[in-house]
Amino acid sequence: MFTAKRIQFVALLFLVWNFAFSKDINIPKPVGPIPSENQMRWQEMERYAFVHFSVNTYTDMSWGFGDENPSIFNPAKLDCRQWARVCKEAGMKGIIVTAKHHSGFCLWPSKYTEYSVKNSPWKNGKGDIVRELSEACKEYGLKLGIYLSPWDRNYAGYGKPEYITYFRNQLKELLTNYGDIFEIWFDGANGGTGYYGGARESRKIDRKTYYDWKNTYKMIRKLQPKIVIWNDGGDRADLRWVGTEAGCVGETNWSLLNATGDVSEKMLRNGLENGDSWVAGEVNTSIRPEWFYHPSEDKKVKSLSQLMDLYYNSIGRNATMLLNFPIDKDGLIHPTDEKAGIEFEKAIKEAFAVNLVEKKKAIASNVRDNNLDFSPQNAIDKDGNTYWATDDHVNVASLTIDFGKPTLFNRFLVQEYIRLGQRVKSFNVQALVAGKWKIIAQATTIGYKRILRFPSVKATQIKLNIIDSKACPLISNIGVYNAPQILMAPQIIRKQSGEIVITPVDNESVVYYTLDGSNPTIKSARYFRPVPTNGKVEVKAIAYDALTKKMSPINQENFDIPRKEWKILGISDEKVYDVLDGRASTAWHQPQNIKLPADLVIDLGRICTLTGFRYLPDQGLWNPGIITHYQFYVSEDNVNWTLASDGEFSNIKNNPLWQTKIFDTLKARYIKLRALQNTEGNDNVGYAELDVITSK
Ligand code: FUL
Repeated sequence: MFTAKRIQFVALLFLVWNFAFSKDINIPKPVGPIPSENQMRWQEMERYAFVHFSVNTYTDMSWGFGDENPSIFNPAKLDCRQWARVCKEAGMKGIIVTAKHHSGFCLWPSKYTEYSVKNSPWKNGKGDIVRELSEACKEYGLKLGIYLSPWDRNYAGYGKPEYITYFRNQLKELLTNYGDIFEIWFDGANGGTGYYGGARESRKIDRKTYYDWKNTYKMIRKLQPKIVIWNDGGDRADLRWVGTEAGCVGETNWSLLNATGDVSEKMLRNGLENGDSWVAGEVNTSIRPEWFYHPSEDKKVKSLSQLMDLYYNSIGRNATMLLNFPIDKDGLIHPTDEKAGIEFEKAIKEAFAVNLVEKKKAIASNVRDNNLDFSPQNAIDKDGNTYWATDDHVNVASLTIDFGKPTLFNRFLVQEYIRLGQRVKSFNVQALVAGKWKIIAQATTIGYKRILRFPSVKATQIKLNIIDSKACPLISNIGVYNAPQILMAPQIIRKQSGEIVITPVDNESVVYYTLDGSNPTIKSARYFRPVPTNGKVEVKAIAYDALTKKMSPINQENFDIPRKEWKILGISDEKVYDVLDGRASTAWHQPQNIKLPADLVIDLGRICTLTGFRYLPDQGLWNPGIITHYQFYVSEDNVNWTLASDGEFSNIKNNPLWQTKIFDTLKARYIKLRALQNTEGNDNVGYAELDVITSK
């Protein structure tokens, strides 16, 4: 009940308050480059999808060569509404389609080429996938983006000035006929070789000058004023690639770069603290290992824990997330990918369902001009346009929130008001546990959004300490959550001895496994120590947490013949056996004095019936010494060699995965992998693993 006295007291408080805080609003000055409206709109989308579809979907290749016959393109059940529905249900805000990939084949009936859907059997050449997708996106409230490969392996004039006119004509078609386009994607990949109208040769272009990006950008911005431009190959644009397709950006992530000058891999990963332009990072990765649909990857769709890692390592590190769904031969997103995408969205919703600091009390060590407009309460008011700010030159400050009761949590989310520049260089989070402040997490940059993960902690208060900042910090949002546990599938390797080693990702869970292809349960064999095996074997394993009774997804590895008797010939360095140790994390490199072509020769110890081989490049940071072009020879006597396979490992630079090459059955006791070229244009050749495929 309000008594008269109480009302008087409140009125008095109101007056004093007004007096104390009735100064002019002293809005902080921007610091460094700031995002444009287009970049802001794009950043707030947070996640959107890629769809990869082209003629190479039908040849099972990563890249089309440009000579694939359009008659192979016949997606009998193509349904862009299914793509849009799945993407929407997976929480995506838009879809970027490979209107033209490196093969040069166009998913729309471009009037500038015959190499398109118009010469395919699909809809008797009357179809237009870009049109169907733009309509489906509208129906589902999604934005449309376009991937147009600058490299065109079909076009006869590629490499000559005439191609630039062709490229711009195609761009014009795409940017005028399909409504608003939110993002345009210019892939920097260029492997050189191609069909090129029948020339079948290698063509080199100067990535810096050939495309004349400056004028192309002008045209794009005129046609689509609200677009953002992604370009990893040429002139800096609005967004940057983060240097990897593995699904993460650096933990330190500045949304800045310099507008001119070379960009190193490190700059792509971390941005540039004092860069002169706003060029935020976009993490692009696929829900499967590869970008295009390959039936052999049906069991390799990312697990929920992998997808959640992706979320935290992209959106949780101040980047956006561009997640690819390959389109299968029928013209649909595969049901396994659909299920994974929808579960992913559900798990994100669950993790961030309850913000435990909402409606709590926040206090700060400093409030700008003691003005309520900059109150710490602004950081927990659900309004991204209000923020807690400190006085100018107060770059070290803290904000404390009282839960009011012991509260369990394991995630901390924080956002800067980036419209006035990215500022924070370093911060940590403390929790008041049983009366004592304990540091539970520390990190560097924040930017648009930063999410930290840590083991669950029960505390009564939480404190954000800004340790270093370019200028007064501006914090627009804080969230504290208790995300449900997601168990990760254990890792499985086979050592050269043939022993299977299974390792859970955390130390709370136990492992169960099978060797007969059946799905493991808690009734299967429990893993305690390495398991000896002989011959081909299919291993499946799960991790199980007895406390929560949760079970991880199944991990499955198929191993070919054991490599026990294998000897690597002509190399005395014992480290060379890292190539056969089953561990992706160890690698061996050819000695520095070896020039390309470089050979690795292995004696398999007995005659085997080979049908293929597999190569895993060095998985170390920056993946050094990746082979791009190879020859693979076999021999029965180490004297007479037969060429079993030769060619390129397409897209291996950006996606350094296991490369599998199949050939006609050959008997051999010796194998030789000859490296012809690497990604760096030098003689560095590395191998994490080498294996063979034998006939059944
Ligand atoms: C890479 C391309 O070469 C891949 O095929 C894929 O399109 C990926 C998104 O970009 O550089």
